Amino acid sequence: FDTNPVVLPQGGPLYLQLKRWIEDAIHRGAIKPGDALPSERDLALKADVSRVTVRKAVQHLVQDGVLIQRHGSGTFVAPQSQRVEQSLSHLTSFTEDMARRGMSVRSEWLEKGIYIPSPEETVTLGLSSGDMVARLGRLRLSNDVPMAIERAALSARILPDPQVVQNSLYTHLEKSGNRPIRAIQRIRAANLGERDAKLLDVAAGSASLNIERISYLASGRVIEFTRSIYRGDTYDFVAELRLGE
Ligand code: 16G
Repeated sequence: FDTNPVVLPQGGPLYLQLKRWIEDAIHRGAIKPGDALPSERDLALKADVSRVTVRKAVQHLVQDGVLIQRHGSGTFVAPQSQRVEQSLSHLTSFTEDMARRGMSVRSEWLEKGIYIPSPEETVTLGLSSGDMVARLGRLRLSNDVPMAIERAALSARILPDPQVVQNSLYTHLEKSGNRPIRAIQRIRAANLGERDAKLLDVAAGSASLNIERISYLASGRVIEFTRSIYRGDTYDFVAELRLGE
């Protein structure tokens, strides 16, 4: 980090001048992704502004996702976000999508077991009375960056022992002859609550894309009902559109 005094770019309110200066310092590489920001007191002294001004500039940069605040340990430059372009026209799995890009895949399990289905699961999965549901909840990471929280529900008749799924759900379904061949996907914008934001390592209130996927077997039967919360700063969903179709 520069030891020189901070020379603020002129114009506009002081906190915006300081905000711009911090952004420039990041672009110049003077402060790198993952680096700690100097303390509020040090910045105020160097830039010759009040601590209130520093706090305001930092708050805005946290809201923009440029800085991250960790309770007790300070303020850091956000790790460079890896944006992923995801086609909306192919029925692929997270594991396949990441492997194709040469990125590593890892999951942290949040939930894995057999449960009494919710009314929504019963209807969506077409369960009969007495049927149970297998739930797989995972935090999905690629290159060790948390990308999405995924909660899948399948009939326990299809997946009686969810413990057998270690890595890819679709690979497991493929092996048992239950790979979906079609899906309906609904994408909705949302803001992350505190718990999900923590899992995804972003500030509470950050943007997310909430995706619901209902997948079908060739027979027309629903096989999977999955709700996913994708980080808004890591995904571009891309679809090809054709005239008149
Ligand atoms: C994708 C699917 C999800 C599916 C998962 C299987 C979206 C929005 N969701 O993440 O529905 O369960 O892939 O991945 O694309 P896996 O085979 O790696 O477990």
